[in-house]
Amino acid sequence: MSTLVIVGSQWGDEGKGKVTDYLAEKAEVVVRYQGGNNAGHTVKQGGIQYKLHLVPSGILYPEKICIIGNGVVVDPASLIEELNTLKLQGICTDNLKISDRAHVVFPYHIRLDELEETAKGKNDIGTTKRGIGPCYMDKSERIGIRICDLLKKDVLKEKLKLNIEKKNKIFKEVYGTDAMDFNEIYESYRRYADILRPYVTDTTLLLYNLIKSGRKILFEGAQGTLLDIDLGTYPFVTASHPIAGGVTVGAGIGPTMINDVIGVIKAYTTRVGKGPFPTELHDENGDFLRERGNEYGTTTGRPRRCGWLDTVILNFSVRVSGMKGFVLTKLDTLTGLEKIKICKGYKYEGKVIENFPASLEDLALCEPVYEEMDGWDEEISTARSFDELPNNAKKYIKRIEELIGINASIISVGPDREQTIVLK
Ligand code: 2SA
Ligand code: GDP
Ligand code: MG
Repeated sequence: MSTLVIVGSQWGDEGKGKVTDYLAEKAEVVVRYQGGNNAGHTVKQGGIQYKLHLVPSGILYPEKICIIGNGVVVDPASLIEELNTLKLQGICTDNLKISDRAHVVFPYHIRLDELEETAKGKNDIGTTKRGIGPCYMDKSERIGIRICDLLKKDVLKEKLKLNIEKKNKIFKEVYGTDAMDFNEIYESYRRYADILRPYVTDTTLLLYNLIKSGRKILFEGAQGTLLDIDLGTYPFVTASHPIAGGVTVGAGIGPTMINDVIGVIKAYTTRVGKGPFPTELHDENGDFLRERGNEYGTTTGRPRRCGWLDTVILNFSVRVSGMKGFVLTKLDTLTGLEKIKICKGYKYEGKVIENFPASLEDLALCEPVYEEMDGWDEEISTARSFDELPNNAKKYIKRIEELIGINASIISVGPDREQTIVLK
């Protein structure tokens, strides 16, 4: 049995797509277990960039089985578009499997996401407006429509009717907007059902049998630990469980079937959307990281907020997902900085604390305590071994390992599959 969970250790966009694609070479199955097309996972191979939203980042290898698990929310129109784009890029998508238990995103979810964000005004979350939160709300309310329902035309008709009636009431009474048309949505979702039908299966059973037969499985987290609905910077979070624990419910396997968990850590911190960010930079260093790191949303194109590496956050992430090691990405982005800072605690009410607080009010009072290190000027994107890295880059990696108590197994020095240094 060999199963590995890949988790984002910060606020997402750590490079999980690149890392999953890299590790997928030696795996046989890649599974998404939460989130939806809010995710944007970029994979670059041979100079060609692929932006994945719902399809797992193992899809570039034709023989790998890629599973969209039951914990994912699926926007069929977006998925079909993504599959068509991949096919046009010459990628075989025949080995994709979609859980019959995954919930379906409808146009009313997207509209509600937009309306709720607008209504919140300056207190908005900064969602991707892909309908993710409203879809998970319907799931919790037990009125959601699943893929298995989508495939049965009478079940779809009945459930969709009830949902549209309910949502149209909200549109009219709460927001004063137009009603949505049942027939239009029903007809288009009937078409989507026919296109997606061949991919749908009981992925929990498939996965169980694959694990039992000794296949190597990767679980690809989307978003990041600090966006987890339970453990993130609530309410500025997504609606699902990116942490490793999300795998058990989101893929339908028991915790005893998880062998290993690694965190993906970006060499600095970014966040897209609103919410607290203690080490955020509003100066030329922040601009440097955004431009050199091309820190713009993969799904929405929004500029990402940038700041120094925060080991308070990292220690929290290591703990709540039980990470045993990490992959450090985008080290090359730091090239050219004279000094690099690492946050190793927060000053709170006169004392230094090392545990990430739950209360956003407490967090707002926290001031990062930094350690400063010397940077490097050498271009490192062509380095392929630890020895080829400049001394100060090596020191930076070692210091992170000391501060978070786990070791790096891979260092990424560029977006391409080849721009990777394996340490063990
Ligand atoms: P949502 O849409 O309900 O999940 O938004 C809630 C919060 O979760 C954040 N979120 C993300 N953060 C980083 N990356 C994400 N994916 C895209 C990317 C984002 C983009 O890869 O760049 O393109 O803007 C992602 N998805 C959700 C979101 O910003 C809210 O803070
Ligand atoms: P994900 O959501 O965690 O998969 O990350 P995204 O794909 O949203 O954002 C990461 C971005 O950084 C993408 O554009 C990647 O191609 C790119 N990337 C990944 N690893 C590296 C790296 O080591 N160096 C550089 N320069 N870019 C990287
Ligand atoms: Mg992303």
